[in-house]
Amino acid sequence: MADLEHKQGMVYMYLVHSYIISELRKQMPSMFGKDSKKKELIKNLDQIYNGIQREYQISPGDFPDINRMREQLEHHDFTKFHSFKPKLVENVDNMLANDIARLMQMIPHEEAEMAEQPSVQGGAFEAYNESPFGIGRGEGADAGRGEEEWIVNKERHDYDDVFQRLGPINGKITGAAAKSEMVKSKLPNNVLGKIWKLADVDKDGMLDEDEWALAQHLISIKIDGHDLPPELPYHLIPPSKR
Ligand SMILES: [Ca+2]
Repeated sequence: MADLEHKQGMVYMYLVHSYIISELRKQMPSMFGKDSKKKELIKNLDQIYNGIQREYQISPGDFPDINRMREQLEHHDFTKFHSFKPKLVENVDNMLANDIARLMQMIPHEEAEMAEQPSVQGGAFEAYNESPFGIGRGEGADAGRGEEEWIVNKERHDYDDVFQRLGPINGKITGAAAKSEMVKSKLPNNVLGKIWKLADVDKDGMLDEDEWALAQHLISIKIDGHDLPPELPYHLIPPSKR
């Protein structure tokens, strides 16, 4: 359910952003005085927030941080913003209110994509896979299943050194710090994105030492030519988080 709430939150955030962006676009002159108008709009962003709050009855807490928004807006050409698509927003409103199932489909859903991967089930294959010699047994993400020791611990000495080098604060490194190191694997971004999602077990947007070691373990699984698991299997979850 937390996952669903997260998705709802994202759609809602998108909606609020759309209101703001389209209001800024609406107020831009088509020809002259664009720069000064942009400055004025950024300065008066609080009034624009207020107007949208009133018009769409959105609570102030649902708006993006105003100072951050101002900083970000500096870098944009408001005349290039897309104008409002009322129909889309109406749909989103309806979905927020009524149709949770459709809402789930609105945001690209990695888990669903991975679930669609073909798998062989039933009959002889099932029995075969249940034996310790089945296809893929003990390899890749499956390595370490059923073992007492967390498999990641076996190779983590180097990982810990790198972790310290990345400058952890309160025992955690930021996404940016992790990324700077993870890209050295030369794995494509979407793969590293999946690894990040799997490794940030507690979903706090940071990696602690165990999560970092896990990320490195997953990278080595992928580099060795094995598939990443759609979800982290129990034996790969850091013992401290089981
Ligand atoms: Ca984390």
